[in-house]
Amino acid sequence: MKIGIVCYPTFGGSGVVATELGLELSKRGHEIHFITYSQPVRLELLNKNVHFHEVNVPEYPLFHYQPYELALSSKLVDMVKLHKIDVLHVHYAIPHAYAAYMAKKMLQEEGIEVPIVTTLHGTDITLVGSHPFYKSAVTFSINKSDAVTSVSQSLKDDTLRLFDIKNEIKVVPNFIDFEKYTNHFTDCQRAMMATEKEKIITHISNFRPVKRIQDIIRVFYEIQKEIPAKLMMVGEGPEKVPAELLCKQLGIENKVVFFGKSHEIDKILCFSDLFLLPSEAESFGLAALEAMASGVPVISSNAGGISEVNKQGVSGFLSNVGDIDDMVKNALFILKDDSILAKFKINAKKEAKQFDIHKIVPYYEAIYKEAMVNCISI
Ligand code: GMT
Repeated sequence: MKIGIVCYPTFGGSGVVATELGLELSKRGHEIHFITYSQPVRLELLNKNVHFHEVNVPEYPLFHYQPYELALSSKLVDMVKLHKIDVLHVHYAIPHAYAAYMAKKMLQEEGIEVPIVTTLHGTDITLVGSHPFYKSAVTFSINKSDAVTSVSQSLKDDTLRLFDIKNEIKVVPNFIDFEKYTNHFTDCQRAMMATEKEKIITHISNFRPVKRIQDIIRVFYEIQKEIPAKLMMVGEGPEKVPAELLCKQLGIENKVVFFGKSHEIDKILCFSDLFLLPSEAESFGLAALEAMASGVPVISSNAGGISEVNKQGVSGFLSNVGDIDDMVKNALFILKDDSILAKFKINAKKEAKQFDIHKIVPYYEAIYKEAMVNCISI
């Protein structure tokens, strides 16, 4: 198949999932066309099966807001025609599903039918999409998609609760490419980060308020009082500076490393002992799955779909949002005893195997085929 993939090209989970999906589909012989405003961060190699088409939005001083949806829908029309794309898969409803619908309508005028598959990722529904200013357009574009998927049952439930949805929503969980998380590093470069006695605790995100970054610092503060430990904070976002300030106030700045954005997530996870994800909302928690795939147990909140990934008492523990004491207690239970830590590490990897990319991607292929058949027969 020739598949057009629309996504945000940044470090966010939805862009990562879209990119990894495209790469795997290309290995399975499909021709993939990424259509977005810059080359996705995890898309390193372009080849005969992987193409990138940049959406340009010319700056015009008259416009207070530059019309990205307009540029995207025009680009989609041009790319579908030029490359004979069979199906468009849009990740994140806003504004991608809306722009794709417009493209589909324009193409119909020329007798070309292209089905739209929309994948809901989380904030497009729970935070942004349900805002009254966007809700009508988001509801419309979900209902007009030829197929709709959500990355967890929890997100599907939220979508049905928040919007008037007439379309079926299929749950297709996020996935992991184990080849990337198989340890290729001999010593995991652990010695550069911590002494042998210190446990390494890691958090990776875009440091938005929803990630509750201050909870991470406070949990770590309590942990390091009990056992020697270091905290690795990976990513950039608005909560980073307040977090650095809090570390200073608590006098733990020499035990916390702020990496900024990193292309070496696999290396950092490889030397980590524990992953913290205390989010306020999380439709899935791809970062937790990436940690588990590297054999890192997870201490998380029980928000949204995290419980579909992190299994209580098996791959880690889940607490109510903001329950720092419980998170500290659970973290120390895992970290204080090396034999318990070793067991949780093995379990984390085992649980992550359910989300192996090779098991999940065929679901998307089946959804594309069905959408193409239905689209032609309408
Ligand atoms: O929250 C983020 O880190 C970014 C956000 C995004 O839209 O890229 O992530 C959402 O999609 C990810 C991939 O499906 C999920 O793993 C995240 O849980 C989800 N974030 C939220 O629901 C807050």
